[in-house]
Amino acid sequence: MSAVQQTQAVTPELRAWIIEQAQAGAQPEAVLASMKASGWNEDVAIAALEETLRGFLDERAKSVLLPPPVPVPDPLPKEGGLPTVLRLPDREVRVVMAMNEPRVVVLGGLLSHEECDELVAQAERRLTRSETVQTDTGASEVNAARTSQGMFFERGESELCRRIEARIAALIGWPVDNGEGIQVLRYRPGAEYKPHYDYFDPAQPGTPRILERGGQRVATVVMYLNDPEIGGGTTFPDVKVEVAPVKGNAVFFSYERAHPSSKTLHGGAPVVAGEKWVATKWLREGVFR
Ligand code: PD2
Ligand code: ZN
Repeated sequence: MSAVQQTQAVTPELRAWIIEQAQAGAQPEAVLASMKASGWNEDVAIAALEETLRGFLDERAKSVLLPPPVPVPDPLPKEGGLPTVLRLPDREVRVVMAMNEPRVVVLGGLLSHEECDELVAQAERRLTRSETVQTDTGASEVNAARTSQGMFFERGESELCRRIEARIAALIGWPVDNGEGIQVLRYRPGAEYKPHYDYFDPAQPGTPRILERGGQRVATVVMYLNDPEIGGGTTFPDVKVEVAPVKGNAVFFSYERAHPSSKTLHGGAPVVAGEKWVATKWLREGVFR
């Protein structure tokens, strides 16, 4: 630094110099002393140090604390503009909306109305009060945040399940074997699914056990099986987006980190009138057994 500073403004050069000193291992007190020796007012120097090092530490903390990103599936081509239609081997699916942070793609007509009705009919007799996976123990339990009823199909359990699973695999370019069995949920008026993440919280003690079956979840497809009269949208509170539950449509979202920075906090808004039926497909990093 020059001998006596004429100005007390915190310039980009000063920030760079402070970071350089910190990276070289200088203690903040020593950096402050040399700033004062160069003519900086002590209060201004402390403020500059705090501001600069806070940003610097945040960046460093971010790279240390965030889990590394993993590959995730996606329904859309990486380049060449947004297509309006995706031509799958057995069906044409419409692209309704796409966003990047979080990665959310709304799809039109992923299922036919007949497929929706058939899935509801197959699931209906097997519904029980919904359980969520308890990450502290790895067990399932009834959860007050989820006031729906639900059931799981085994993967490949019926011709209809196999058809939907193959279609989703073709849609997102992810192996059928990496998918969990389809889950069906029924929400009656007043029922909701409070905002949550679909990935398993790495900090919870039960998570390693859950991850033995195919690793983390990396993406979700929620398929709407009927049209609720009012309410029941799928909400993404971090980005203030709500997807309307339209029969046959689906919302896809992915999370390359099992971390809130994925912005994939999402919930099922309370159903106000009518019922809501959805089928959820979760995709794992690896083969789910
Ligand atoms: O039913 C929904 O909209 C919904 C919302 C949030 C479903 C799920 N999560 C889920 O099945 O994980
Ligand atoms: Zn969810």
